[in-house]
Amino acid sequence: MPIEASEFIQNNDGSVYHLNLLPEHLAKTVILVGDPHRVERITRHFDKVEFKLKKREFYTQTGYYKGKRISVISTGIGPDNIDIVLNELDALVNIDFETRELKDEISSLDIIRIGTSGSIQKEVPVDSFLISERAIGFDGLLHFYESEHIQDTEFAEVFSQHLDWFKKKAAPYVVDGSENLISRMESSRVHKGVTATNIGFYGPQGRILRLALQDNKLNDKLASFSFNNKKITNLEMETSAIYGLSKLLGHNAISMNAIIANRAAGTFSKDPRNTVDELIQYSLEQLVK
Ligand code: R1P
Repeated sequence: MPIEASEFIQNNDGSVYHLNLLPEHLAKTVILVGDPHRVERITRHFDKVEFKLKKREFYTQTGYYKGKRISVISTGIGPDNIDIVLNELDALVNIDFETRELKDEISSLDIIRIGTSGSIQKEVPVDSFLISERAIGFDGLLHFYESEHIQDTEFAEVFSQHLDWFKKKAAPYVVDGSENLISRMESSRVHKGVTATNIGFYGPQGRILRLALQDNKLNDKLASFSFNNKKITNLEMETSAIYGLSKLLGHNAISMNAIIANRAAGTFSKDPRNTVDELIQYSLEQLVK
């Protein structure tokens, strides 16, 4: 049965609604970045770029790095955009764009987030790299999908008790990254940790400019929490949604974080651009090694 026009939306040229891409535009390895300007900072290392397209905050370039075909796509900020990007990426490989039916055989993508992040542990310093082994999401996105089977509900439960989690906030959920991709991308140069994904940048990450917070001790409690010897290491705004939807849809995902702030020490990188560039080069090399 074809999927209804209101559910799987194609533009007049047949491309998928927000990303504006056709299946042939997408490589099986996809790098996601928040900032549209970061796309070119990645593809300038490519041997060749064969395709470029921009719609809203979603800027795609597909090309080759040392012979490997890779698409780089900006998502903008936040888990709401990740819902759009992950569902449309999956549609590009797993829905037939002519018949609008699900394909018989499901294909998997390798999805690599290269993003910036703030550490909440002193031992994860500014300008270091961190791989998210798992993510804890405060964004609530995954609860809209049938997803308990891929969540570590025990971790989330113990966490909620430790923090005395305010019930009006979305319930935290915990999901792992892809073991295969983690072992491909790790090295002694990179920290590994548990990444907390927040629904905002200020209040949800404990920043006070003018507004009082529901819980002033949020970041301290996050930093002191541990479960099975795993500590929460860093904060950002996309990883839990990428991990959750990738796992549900059968894709492999990893989040590579350039640590540009250390909230515990109150420090910020003197050259965040350089740290991101180094993480880009490191990640590209690990992908082709
Ligand atoms: C906030 O400044 C943004 O930076 C981080 C957060 O996850 C959020 O998207 O990632 P990016 O640098 O990839 O955008």
